[in-house]
Amino acid sequence: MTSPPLQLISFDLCPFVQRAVITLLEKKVPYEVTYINLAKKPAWFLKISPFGKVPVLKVGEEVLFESAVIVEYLDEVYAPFMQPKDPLARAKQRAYTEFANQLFMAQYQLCQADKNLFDHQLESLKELLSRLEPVAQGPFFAGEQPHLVDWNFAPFFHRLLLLEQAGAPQLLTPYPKLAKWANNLLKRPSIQASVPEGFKEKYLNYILNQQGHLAGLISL
Ligand SMILES: N[C@@H](CCC(=O)N[C@@H](CS)C(=O)NCC(=O)O)C(=O)O
Repeated sequence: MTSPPLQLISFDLCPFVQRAVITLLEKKVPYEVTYINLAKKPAWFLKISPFGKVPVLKVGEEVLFESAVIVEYLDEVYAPFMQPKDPLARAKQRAYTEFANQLFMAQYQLCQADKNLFDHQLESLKELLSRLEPVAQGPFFAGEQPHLVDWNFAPFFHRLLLLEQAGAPQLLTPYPKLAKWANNLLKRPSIQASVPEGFKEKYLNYILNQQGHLAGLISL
């Protein structure tokens, strides 16, 4: 008997969902995706999502939430295993997944910031990047081969590169290892394919619609 396919509940611009998609694509695991409107969450979704957030992964009758947990589950169940064997190295990568969460938040806040808050948010993001540069080994987080933690950072770098190309401050310029890491990630077919068609325009239009200070710095 074949097991029912995995079902991913998604929102098209969500960086947390993108982590799960990258992991599924890298491992070539078939899955079904259901997009929901986060501004009008369906009742069935609110019933199964403990925080009312995406991603949610349905595994048969079970429901998993929290992107970092979902990608670890996928990594444990579907080959190849993408985490270091050494528990200390593995724990360090988990800790840096939490660091990536902070980057997502700082990037989100920069996109929302008005003129008064913009410089402060920009500094917060630069501070995080300056802490990450000495940690990244290059060409990926922990050397020659990507690990699961790379998929957890990829949505941040994906958005950062799109913003830089659209005219936003060039935040990666002082950080050569991060710049190389970001570009290496974006070269991967899985990462290119992990967002819906027209993602670049949708994402930039979303920023423009926020009408924050950043909207005045970028163009499509
Ligand atoms: N810690 C969660 C964060 C997920 C999250 O914030 N998802 C956003 C979309 S990108 C969401 O569903 N927001 C809906 C809400 O907060 O009401 C994870 O890693 O999965």
